[in-house]
Amino acid sequence: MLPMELRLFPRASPPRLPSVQSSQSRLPDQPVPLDAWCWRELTGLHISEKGEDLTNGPVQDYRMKAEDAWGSRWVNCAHPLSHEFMRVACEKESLVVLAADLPTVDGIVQLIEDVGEYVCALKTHVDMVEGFNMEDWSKVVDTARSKGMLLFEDRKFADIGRVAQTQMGGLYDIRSWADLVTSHSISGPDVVDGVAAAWDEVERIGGVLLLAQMSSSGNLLVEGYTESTLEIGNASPHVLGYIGNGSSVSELEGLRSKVGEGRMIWTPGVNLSAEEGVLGQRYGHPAEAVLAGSDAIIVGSGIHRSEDPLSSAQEYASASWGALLER
Ligand code: 6AU
Repeated sequence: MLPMELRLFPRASPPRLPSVQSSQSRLPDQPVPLDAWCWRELTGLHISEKGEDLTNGPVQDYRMKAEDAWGSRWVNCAHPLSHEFMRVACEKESLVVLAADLPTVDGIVQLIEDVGEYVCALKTHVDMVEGFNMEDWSKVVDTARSKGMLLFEDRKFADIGRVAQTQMGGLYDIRSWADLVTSHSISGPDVVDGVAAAWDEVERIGGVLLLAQMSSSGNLLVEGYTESTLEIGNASPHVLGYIGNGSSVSELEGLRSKVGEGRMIWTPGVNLSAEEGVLGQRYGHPAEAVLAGSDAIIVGSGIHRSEDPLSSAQEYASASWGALLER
């Protein structure tokens, strides 16, 4: 247990009574000084699978490397899982988040085995998996963990807070295994509190990525909507960052200038060889997205549809890592 004065970042807010202060009237959270974060302790990630305490071991080395590679993003992001992502990125020299859009557990497990060494986080659509059951799903979770990946469920919550809280449980029990989830902001700020309350129920830390932009053509996330989304995100300690449109350098640069340094931007809509995907998906170059301010590239078909997923993953890793060091 950490001393009280070091526990500056709350694990997750307790479920609120309906009458308590709304998220809308909360003050924006301030960046927390790095030395006070104890980010690994907060996530429980300072203890290795063998029970060793890693606080003063390899973590310190990564920390130096991470500060060099990530610069002010490392110093200013307040969510502990953003540091865990940045640390893994340094370890793997990759900013790749794998969108494992496959319909079977075996297919996803095989893909993780094949490309895991170049991937920092596994993004899933758990409701895509045929014949889902938790026992099989634990194979995905265990394989991803064994490869040092964060687990990210792209659930795109969009309901009232109470319903989002319930949806984090249920058949898929997302709250018990996902470190990160996506949420729309269309229903207002309470959806984030609902998601956070669900992690709180199972005593886990999690982070929310709000959709500030989308990569699909004709989407309705216009500039005013993006700005309102940032207001919601900046007022919540549970929001680790935003989804930005990786297919447009100008949209991304605009988003980064509004977001500042204190939150991450993760970008789908990137591909090394295609400009367009199926059914309205648009693509940009992953290195350009990173240079424009993206901190993680979300890659699906560029890897899982490739004839050689391992070398593709390696290419996305090196394009994104090279761009991070350049920027
Ligand atoms: O690389 P692709 O086009 O095969 O896959 C892109 C992945 C998919 C989408 O669900 C997701 O990225 N995505 C997202 C999110 C939140 O990740 C947002 C968005 O605007 N566009 C998009 O494609 O798994």
